[in-house]
Parts: sequence; C-alpha cells; structure tokens
Amino acid sequence: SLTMGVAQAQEPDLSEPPEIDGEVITEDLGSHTLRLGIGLAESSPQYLSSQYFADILDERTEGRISVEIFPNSQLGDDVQMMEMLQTGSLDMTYPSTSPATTYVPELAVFDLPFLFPTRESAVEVMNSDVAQDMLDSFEESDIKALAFSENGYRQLTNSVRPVESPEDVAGIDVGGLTIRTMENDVQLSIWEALGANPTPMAFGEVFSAMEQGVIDGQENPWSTILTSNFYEVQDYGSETRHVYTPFILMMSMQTWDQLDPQYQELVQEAARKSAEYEIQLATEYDDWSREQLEERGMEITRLNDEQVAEFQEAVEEVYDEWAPEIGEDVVEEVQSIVADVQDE
Ligand code: KDG
Repeated sequence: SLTMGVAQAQEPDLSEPPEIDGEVITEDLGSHTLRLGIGLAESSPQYLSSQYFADILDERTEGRISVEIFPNSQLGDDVQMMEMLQTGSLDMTYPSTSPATTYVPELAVFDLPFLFPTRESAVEVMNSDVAQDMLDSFEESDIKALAFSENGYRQLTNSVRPVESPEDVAGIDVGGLTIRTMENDVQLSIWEALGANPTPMAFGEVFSAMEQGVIDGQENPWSTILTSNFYEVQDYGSETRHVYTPFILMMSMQTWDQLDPQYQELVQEAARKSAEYEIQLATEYDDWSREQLEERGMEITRLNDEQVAEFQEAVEEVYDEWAPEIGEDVVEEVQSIVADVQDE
C-alpha cells in the first residue's frame, strides 16, 4: 500500500487530561451555571478541552461553578452566539477568529494565507502582546475574550475532483468549485484568487449544503473534517494548509461582571489551561485525523513544495489587498514574531 513504511500517527490519548492542581476556593462566593455554545462535535478537541475547562472550575469551586456545553451549533452559529454574549442571553462561546473580525478587525491577520510556516510560530503569535491587545479589544463590545487556542491548518475538501493545483480549483474548462468559506472577507478573497466560487456560510449549515450539492466543498482542519463527518459527503481532500486560524474562548461581559473577583481570576486561569490542552489535542488529532479519513475512503492528495508554492503565488495578491486594511504594523509585527521563531 502507499502508506507502507510511513510511520502511522499515534491515536490521541484522551484518558489523561493534565492534572487539575491549584487552590480550591472553599468559600461560598455564589453559584453559577455557565452555558457554553460551540459549533463543533463532542469528539472535537474543542469540546474535549471545554470539558476540561468545566472540570477545572467544578473541582476548584467545589461545584459552585458548573459549565454546560452545547455542541454542534445547537444554540446558534459563531456570529449569532457572539451577539448572544453581547446581549447576555448566552454566557460563553468559542468561535473562530475569522467571523470575530467584525469586532476586532486586526484579528484578520490570522486569515492571511500561508502566514505560519509552523504551528510553533502560530502559537508564539497567539501568546504575544499584539494578540493580547486583540483579546482586550473585545471589551468595547461587552465581550470578555479569555484565551486563544488552535483551530489549525485548514485543508480543502470537495466532492467533484482531486485538487493538486489552483487550476484544479478553478476548473479551467469545467468551472470553478463552489467552496463554502467562513464569514470573513479575507477568506473570500483567497478563494476568489484561486478561481473558486466562494460562498460564505455558517458552520452548522455546511454538512447539509454539501449533502444536497449546494456547495462542492469546504475547508477546515482534518480533525473537524473527521469529527463533523464531512468525509461522508466529500470524496477528495488536499493537504493545502492554506491558512492557520485560531479559536477564542470568550464570555459575556454581563456574566463576567456577575462573578466574584476570585472567580474571575480562576476562570481566566482555567481558560488558559484548557486552551493549552486544546492546542495539545489539536496537534495530536491533526495527522491522525488525516489517516482516519483515508481509512474511511477519502482520497487525500499530499502536495509537494512546488505544488504548495503554486497555491502560495496564486494568493499573494491577498496580502496587497488586505495588509493595509488589517494594519501594516500588525502584519509586520506578526511576521517578525514568525521570523524569529523560524530563525531559532
Ligand atoms: O465551534 C467553532 C465552529 O463554530 C467554527 O468556528 C468552526 O472553523 C470553523 C468553521 O469553519 O466555521
């Protein structure tokens, strides 16, 4: 077989999340049930780390703060749930940065294609002051943004044909692929530059839109393609890694303001710890998910350096178009952090 001699990725070990340590708050500072809505499924790293977030708060408040997680866009999509945080009708959500750019435009730096050559460079940027400033900026919109974590490198899937070049996306004689994008203008530009017909759409509608043939394809990390069962309606995958997007765990400011300062501090700490765990899980899931998809019959095209370069060239214009909008200073700052990591 083609995989002969290639090391198999290890199955993620879910049995042992990091130990919960730190002080337990024994004093009764009030009881809270926090509702957290996410778009992804129960088996996703996002859900599993949210569960860990819930466990930390439960253990360290003797059960006084409990977190109820609602997966699969049950309570709404990223855009709707962020609006619900603003009105106070939902306590927490965990969106992609891409639709959150309506609140904090600088976040669109993460939408620039081929910005992060390695996961380490992306993590370094998420831990930087420039990223912390972006989290802080949500306060103006009555949202307490707690932590960045990993959504990950996004890969293209479709139901029409194998894709190994921008020409395959554009389908010179047969027409471009209709690709669902997140609700974000930079993402739209990327797929326009590649000659696709991009269609912005909420995550929760993607599966049925593919099933019904309303769209040909979508792009997401392998873990999402696996855990949201997209392989059932998508025969082809391409390891394009065209963009790395994060998640942000966030809370309604109305909820935040109701928490005792000691609880606020604990929630912030639990958010950071669960975000770290999420990044660990997302990393473990990535290659393993790709192999699981292949085992389930998805035909996955790996791209060589020249093929990746073709995609990269085709979307270069996205930088010219968007860097001035995002802010040249922010883009340069992020690029210099990336360069430093790569030089180490
Ligand atoms: O919970 C997160 C999802 O709602 C969404 O952000 C996932 O990457 C995503 C997408 O493609 O919309």
